[in-house]
Amino acid sequence: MTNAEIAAIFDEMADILDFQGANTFRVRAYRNASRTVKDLGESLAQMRAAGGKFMDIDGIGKDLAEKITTLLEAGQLQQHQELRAAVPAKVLLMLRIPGLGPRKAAVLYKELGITTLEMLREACHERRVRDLKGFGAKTEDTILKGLAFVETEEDRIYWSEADIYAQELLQHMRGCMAVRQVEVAGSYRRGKETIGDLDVLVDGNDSELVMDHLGIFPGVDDVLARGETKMSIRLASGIQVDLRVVPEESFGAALQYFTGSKEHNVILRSRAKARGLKINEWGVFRDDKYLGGRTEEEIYDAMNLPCMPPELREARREFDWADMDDIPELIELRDIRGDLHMHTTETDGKATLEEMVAAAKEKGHEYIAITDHSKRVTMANGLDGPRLIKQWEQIDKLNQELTGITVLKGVEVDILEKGGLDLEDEILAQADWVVASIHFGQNQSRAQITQRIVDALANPHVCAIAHPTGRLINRRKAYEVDLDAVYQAASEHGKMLELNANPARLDLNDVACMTTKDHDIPIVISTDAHSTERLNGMRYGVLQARRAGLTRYDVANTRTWNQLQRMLGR
Ligand code: DGT
Ligand code: CA
Ligand code: CA
Ligand code: ZN
Repeated sequence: MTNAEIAAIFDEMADILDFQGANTFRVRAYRNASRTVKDLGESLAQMRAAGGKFMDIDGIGKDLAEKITTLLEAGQLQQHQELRAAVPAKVLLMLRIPGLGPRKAAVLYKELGITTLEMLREACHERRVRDLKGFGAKTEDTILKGLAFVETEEDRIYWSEADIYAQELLQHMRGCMAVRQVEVAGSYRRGKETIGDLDVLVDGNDSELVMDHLGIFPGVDDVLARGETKMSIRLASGIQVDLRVVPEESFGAALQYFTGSKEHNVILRSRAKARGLKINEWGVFRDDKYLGGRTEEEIYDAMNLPCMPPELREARREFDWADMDDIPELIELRDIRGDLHMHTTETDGKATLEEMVAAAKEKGHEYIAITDHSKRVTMANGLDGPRLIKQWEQIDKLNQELTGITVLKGVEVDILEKGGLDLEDEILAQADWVVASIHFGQNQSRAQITQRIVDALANPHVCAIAHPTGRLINRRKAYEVDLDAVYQAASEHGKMLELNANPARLDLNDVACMTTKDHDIPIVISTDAHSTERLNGMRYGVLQARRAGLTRYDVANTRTWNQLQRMLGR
């Protein structure tokens, strides 16, 4: 059983318990368990095989450790089976309807026997829902709209896409007289790789004016709900936007609260309680006396904590770091000096060598590596030895004319299905920079794929592994790979691992990057640009690196090319 499978089981248990109206502590325990497992850098199955003790892991107690052991041994958990047997699976889909919590969903199930979304829609149309206790005509309407949303719901959108809407919304809202401050909070502000919805927060004194203004945002498709200070809309693109209008003295508190994550806030609130304080979206209070909340700093200050960067607020290590007064100084885009993975028209890129170089220079890069595909990638017209040498001669020539930027002779060499690299060592030896990657044989066994990567890392000419897990967010799962073995090989051979900045890849992800840092393995953030435009994608990689707590010292391409070569032992 993989970590993801175990996490999914805990999540489902939380859902069912919530639906059954169980004690919130029990529900939360399973939610936390799921998250702990999901965010773990290492495979539980392997830890167990290696004789590791789960209770040594942060956030895993005796009870949870036992459950994980049972799942690994038996492939199932009795409590899970029992919960499942108690509730039809399709009923749980109701929990995904916005505005319909688990308690209301449970009433619909018990009172009207509703077990599917279709039955729910029918019941609403037949006006049978409004007569239930705690429901009304308005709830029926909300459910119908929510149903449309759930049924057309696509995957969570990429941060890069959410960013476009967030910027448009910010600009639009700033055009409203009644808006003093506006921010987009939630997972967007935390820089999460995918975004469920956008949470817009406004400091304003006339909430009606502010809500009216959101209503005339050009992208609005439908108003899902509107209250006195809250409003939810759906954009034509399907994205939901939640707006909240708060008074000035609560803006920081609300920004803190709605930035989340929920798990981070749970810890913060329990710490507040321990100090005899109360924190909510209105401010920080002692015995109902307002102590602050104008800014986020006032909230964290009251707790004697530094104002943590939003990217770190995932209840991972940020509180430990804060307690040790050791919050990392997160890497910034301006720290980046070069880009070490990109393609040209020689393979599947859209811009020529000269165009890529000119665009990179324009961006202020000190160096770039041209890393076109090798011959195995036939559909990209991958390069064989002679064509590659010819490209490198062109690069040599180009470098003689260029000032202010160095173009490195690189290649993205394929790791073959049968193992080994797609180009001979004599060729690779002439390169300045070699990234190796897997494009084929992604369905092989874990052992096989891991061996291919570990062997590639052992090749003296390989500098880094590109997109080490092969995942495509929302589209393709990572191939089976034992990252621990990869880290070990990278450490042993003094190699680097890539954080591919493509918003659909972001590979390695934040959690894995955090683990590479534990292993002192340098990360290279690269755009893998296939056009000049995509050279701008570096910021998505930097954002993910920040979520991993990386500083500029953890990222190799914040160094000069000379320094970077020394890091590779050259
Ligand atoms: P998303 O939209 O799924 O990508 O993720 P978030 O984190 O933006 O979540 P969302 O939109 O449901 O809520 C925004 C933030 O508001 C969330 O990160 C923390 C806060 N929040 C919302 N509901 C609750 C809650 O029930 N309890 C606590 N403690 N915080 C909440
Ligand atoms: Ca959100
Ligand atoms: Ca939201
Ligand atoms: Zn590439």
